Amino acid sequence: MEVMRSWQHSPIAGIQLTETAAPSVSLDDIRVLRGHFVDFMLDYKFAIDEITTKINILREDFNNANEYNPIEHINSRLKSPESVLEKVQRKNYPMNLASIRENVLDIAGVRVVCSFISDIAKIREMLAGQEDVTVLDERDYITHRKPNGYQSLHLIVSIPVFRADRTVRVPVEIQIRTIAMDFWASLEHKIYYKYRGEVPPNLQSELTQAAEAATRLDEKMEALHRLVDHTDEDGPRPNRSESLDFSALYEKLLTDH
Ligand code: 0O2
Repeated sequence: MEVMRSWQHSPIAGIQLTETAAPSVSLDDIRVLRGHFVDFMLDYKFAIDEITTKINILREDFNNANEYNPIEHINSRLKSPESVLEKVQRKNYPMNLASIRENVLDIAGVRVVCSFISDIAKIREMLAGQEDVTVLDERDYITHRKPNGYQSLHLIVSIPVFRADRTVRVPVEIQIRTIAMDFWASLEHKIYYKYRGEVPPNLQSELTQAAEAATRLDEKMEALHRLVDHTDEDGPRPNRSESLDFSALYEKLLTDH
């Protein structure tokens, strides 16, 4: 009954739930309730699809224009209903769909992992600059690293999702970080869950040191990357120019014709 009580302020007509008396909910009511929740969650699933498509387009386009791919990989996750309800309770938000829509902004989550620190700003600009993307909130845990060592750029954006009968603006949390930051975060996440949030101080201190090592690695890789980029600017790469000189081929074609 816990879940049903949670929905006592449900906007769905005809359902009256009380804290004390046994709720007068029929099986049909539950089916309707479930249907509304599934439909609500679909908005977020589609929003993930939209953002993932946008990022894949950026990846291919950027790769084509710059012969370089700033995105290593993309993950996404839809928060589970249990986790959504847990957050609503923990944060004391009103328990109805409108309140969840307004307050729980990380139901749809997309993580973009890139090679270099400088890629993070590039990806942020390319995404945030799109006409239909609105940045609602931004947390820069790279400039302001969390005390435990966590680093990532978090954007909460809203995007339109075009459903069969309506258009809804849906929030999506986008986390952008480097491979090293991601490696650290996934291990820390595992450790955090293993110790149920009570990470022993010595392990916490090791993790903080590992975060510093990850930062140094990122800085070193960034410096190497810039060095290679600079070397490229000094002259063409022989193999590429030999095999892909389309303008010369085109000129030859015109002349031969
Ligand atoms: P999951 O499994 O990724 O969904 P809140 O959501 O209220 O707890 P807040 O302040 O709204 O937190 O958001 P915050 O701290 O900006 O970012 C929340 C998400 O960022 C987390 O989601 C994690 O994915 C990630 N994150 C934040 N801090 C840490 C950290 O110290 N270590 C790791 N590994 N990840 C972190 P969830 O919902 O907690 O988890």
